[in-house]
Amino acid sequence: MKPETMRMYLVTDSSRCTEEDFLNKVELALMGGVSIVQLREKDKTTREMISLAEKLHELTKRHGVPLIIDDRIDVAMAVGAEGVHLGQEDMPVSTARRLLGDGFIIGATTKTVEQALTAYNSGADYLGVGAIFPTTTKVKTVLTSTETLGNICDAVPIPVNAIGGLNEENIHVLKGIPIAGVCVVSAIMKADDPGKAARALREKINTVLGL
Ligand code: TZP
Ligand code: MG
Repeated sequence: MKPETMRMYLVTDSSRCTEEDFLNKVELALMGGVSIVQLREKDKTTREMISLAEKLHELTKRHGVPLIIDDRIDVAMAVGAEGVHLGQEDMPVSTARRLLGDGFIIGATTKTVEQALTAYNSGADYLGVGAIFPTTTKVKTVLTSTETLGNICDAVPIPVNAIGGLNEENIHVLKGIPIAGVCVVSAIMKADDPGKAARALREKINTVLGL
């Protein structure tokens, strides 16, 4: 995976909108420069999730960006997504790697250097680290300091992204930390104009990364 792929990572939230609105929002975000998309659904049945993932995959393929499925390697396999994202309570990365082979992207959430090294040694392709700021997105998480984020970046040779409460106004705190990019939900999914929000965020990310 090219490091640029991680630059602006959209994690989706389809709650509070129709499927049509949801797909529309993601398409606008893709046009605004989103470089990778994760389907994150906590309240859908397996069948609903597969159906939505198939539609989302059509979109991401058209824009040439990878689709990652949160938690569910069965759904990722079913729809031929490009990868999965696994938290500390999900299937271990080593097990997922054994089941999926080398052709799939596997991402892992890590909050300590030890977890990061374990995920990397188990075959993770990238890491998500956070929450950097408190988040209003439905998630069970604790805060991770920017110091820990930097230590994780230094500890592993794979791309590391920051996540949690990040937006155009506050990502300046990440300046100088060798992250590959930023993951957001609300900054794009809750924006009135997801395309405009994505474009503005992408510019700010480039500035913060010194690009
Ligand atoms: N993992 C840590 S924070 C988070 C996840 C999935 C949610 C981030 O959402 P937002 O809206 O960008 O704060
Ligand atoms: Mg998970």
